[in-house]
Amino acid sequence: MVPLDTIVAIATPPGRGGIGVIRLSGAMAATIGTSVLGQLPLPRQATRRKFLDAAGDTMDQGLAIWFPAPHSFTGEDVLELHAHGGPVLLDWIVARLVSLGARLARPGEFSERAFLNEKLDLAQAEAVADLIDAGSVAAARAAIRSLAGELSTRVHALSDAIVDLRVYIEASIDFADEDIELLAEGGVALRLTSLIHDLSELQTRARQGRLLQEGCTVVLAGRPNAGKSSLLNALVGADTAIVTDIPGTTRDVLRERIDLDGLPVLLLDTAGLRHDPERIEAEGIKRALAEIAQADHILYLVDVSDAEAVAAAHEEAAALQTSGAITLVFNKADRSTHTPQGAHLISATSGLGLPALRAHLKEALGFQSSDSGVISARRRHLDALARTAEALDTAQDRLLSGTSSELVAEELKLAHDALSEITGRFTSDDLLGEIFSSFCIGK
Ligand SMILES: Nc1nc2c(ncn2[C@@H]2O[C@H](COP(=O)(O)OP(=O)(O)O)[C@@H](O)[C@H]2O)c(=O)[nH]1
Ligand SMILES: [Mg+2]
Repeated sequence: MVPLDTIVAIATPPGRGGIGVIRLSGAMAATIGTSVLGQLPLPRQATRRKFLDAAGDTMDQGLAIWFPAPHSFTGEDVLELHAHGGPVLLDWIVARLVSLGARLARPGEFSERAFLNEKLDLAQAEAVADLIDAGSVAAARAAIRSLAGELSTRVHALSDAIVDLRVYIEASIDFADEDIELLAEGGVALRLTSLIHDLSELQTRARQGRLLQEGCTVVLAGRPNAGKSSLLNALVGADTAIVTDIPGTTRDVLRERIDLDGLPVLLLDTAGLRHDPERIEAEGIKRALAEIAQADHILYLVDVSDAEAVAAAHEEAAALQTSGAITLVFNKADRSTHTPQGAHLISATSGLGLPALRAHLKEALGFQSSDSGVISARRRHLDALARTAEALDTAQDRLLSGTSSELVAEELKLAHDALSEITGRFTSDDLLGEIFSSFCIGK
């Protein structure tokens, strides 16, 4: 392999802090480190050192840790400098390392090298980024499981089983006459069924992981004064949105993050929907409709003490243009003795019915809060798992309809290729570039 440039980056976030960590990785790390430190520390031992400028004067003093290849995060020679966390100081030290031959790292470049040197597979590298971006403790737990290799191990196990089956079937192709018996003998149908079952279990866990990682968007919609802003405040647990009895108070879209038992939800409060708005309000309604169209779920609020609104509720909710699911919620229950059939009845101001509404929302979003081994996953992984499942299903159909073994084997190959994309065995350079460039600098 062509030796890569030696890269450097500040690994801690921008701004002032107690310490700031600078990471240097590549073939020149040893010579650069020797120039800055006078002498490299012993491998993997945090050692107090002066960081020296070109004239030999001290820029800072801190810890230096030397990780000779291949026992480092990237698999290359890595030097970590723990300096004081001032932006000017850190930039100064980085400039010194660059003057000695390093270049500034691109986002995700350390992880990319770890991947190229087989320190991590692609799913694990993504889990590092997902751990850093985790929006809840449950999401962090799921990411650390994937980082530890739980997703990869399962993907490998499935891959191996698919390959075994494919080899067996391909071998049987050479004995064309005995085709059918061989397939029956090897328990091919049974093995395929169990593969499909294991895959669907992995899909379920990965779907939960993606929900945790990416969260969901829930829009509060309804007529003016239905209590949307009050419900937002009740769910957030703070007076974020302005609540008044003047219809049309909320005009722009308000966004708040809430944690629904571990599921990160972005809650959107919108302008009330009505037919004869003034101009600013009309703009607000336009924005509301745009958010409704994209939401994962819509809570359509209705003032239950307003008989006319209750009568029109089902029709109004059904008319919304959205790909998300819609739940009708009747608010201001404290003001009415009338209970519409089968509806969610709440009072945003008294809190009545809110626990049930939260539970309903969680279920409707497909989230099971029991933390039973959820692993973090991305849309990319789910797509690959879905394509694998499709190919396995087709293989099963062909097997059952007695189609030739070649066609069954062909589908198994497709299934295997799709799975391999997850861990990065078959991944294009473009996709790799896209994945790593979304990471932070210094990771
Ligand atoms: N009695 C009662 N009043 C409520 C309830 N929820 C909201 N309101 C009142 O209804 C009015 C409109 O509420 P707001 O949240 O601004 O409605 P929005 O226009 O849909 O955002 C305010 O005066 C609120 O205090 C409720 O559950 N019970
Ligand atoms: Mg409002």
